[in-house]
Amino acid sequence: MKITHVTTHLLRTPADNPLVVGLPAPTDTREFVTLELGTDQGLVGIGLTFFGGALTGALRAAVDGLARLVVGDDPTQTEAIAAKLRRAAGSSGPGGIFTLALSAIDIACWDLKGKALGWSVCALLGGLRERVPTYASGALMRPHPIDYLAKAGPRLRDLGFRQMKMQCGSEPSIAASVERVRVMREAIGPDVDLMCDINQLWSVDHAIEVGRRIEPHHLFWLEDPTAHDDYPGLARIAAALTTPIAAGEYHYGIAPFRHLLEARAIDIPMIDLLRVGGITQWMKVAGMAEAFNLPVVSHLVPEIHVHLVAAAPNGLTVEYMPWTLQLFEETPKLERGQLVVPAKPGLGLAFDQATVKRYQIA
Ligand code: SMN
Ligand code: MG
Repeated sequence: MKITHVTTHLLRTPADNPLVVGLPAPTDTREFVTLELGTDQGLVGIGLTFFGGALTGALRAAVDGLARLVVGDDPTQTEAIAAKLRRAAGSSGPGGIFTLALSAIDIACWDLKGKALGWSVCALLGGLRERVPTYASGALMRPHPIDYLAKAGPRLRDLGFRQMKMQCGSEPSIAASVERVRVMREAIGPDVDLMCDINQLWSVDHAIEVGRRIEPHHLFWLEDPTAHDDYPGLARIAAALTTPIAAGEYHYGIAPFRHLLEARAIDIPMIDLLRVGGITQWMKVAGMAEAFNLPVVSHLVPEIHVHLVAAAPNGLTVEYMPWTLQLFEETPKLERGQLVVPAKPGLGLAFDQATVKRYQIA
């Protein structure tokens, strides 16, 4: 099989969030770069990437430019393709736009591998599970006041979620942070797993101080309590608290995970498919974590991550962040708090052409 053509689109969609109800719709937008790799067998593999912000046009150009370099190559050769693209990109990697672009190409190649063989990506990666735990994300965000959280949490539970994530970090005092978590826990009861994301907003000492006071409310994990690259700082927090510390979404490539793991800086590596370099690199980090006796969790894009978390023996749960749902014709089913792994060949996904047409930017 050979790659014969490349199609990319830059989409600007409304920043909808189907899990948030009863609040005014946001007026901002989100941008995505989609990739389709056509082959001489008539198969089309799909990939996507984002995080470009104001540089999303440059990100699209990077995806286009790199993907054109693999026209004529066999898409099943994912390591060869990664090596070739790294060489071709000179020293513009290993992080940033280069890796975000590489991820889209790697994802599309895995989709093609699965489609060519008639296997799902999960099956290609070793199979293991047909469904995986998932948690509601994006619904209990930092700007939402406590009384909204107290109503929204039970609503998510009624939708079937057994796990959900809230955000903290912008409260004016330690007491206010503790109160936010207490109210949330009380609203959802003791049997729902509750995660809390700080998105690097706290200092190490502040994280330890608040972290100790919220331990009675039993968080499933505390996420990115401080700067993502403060390895000794994270290790100090992880050692001081019983609550597991999750981090990793901000890191590019696989090597930073070695540093996080060696420093015993985190309890739950969170791997972002787009920043790590795609499916090939995601699974390497999962294996590294397994050797350190740690679980792994995903970041965004649940439609693709469901395959990876299901296939990793230490895959713990998939973040159900619904931002990308509108891009696809059909997305993995949610059943009793679990995501069902699509059994179709490849990723089991197709871009919704009406969405692409409606939101593409020339
Ligand atoms: C997050 C990161 C980036 C975009 C949206 C949300 C957040 C998460 O850190 O973990 O979901
Ligand atoms: Mg996060």
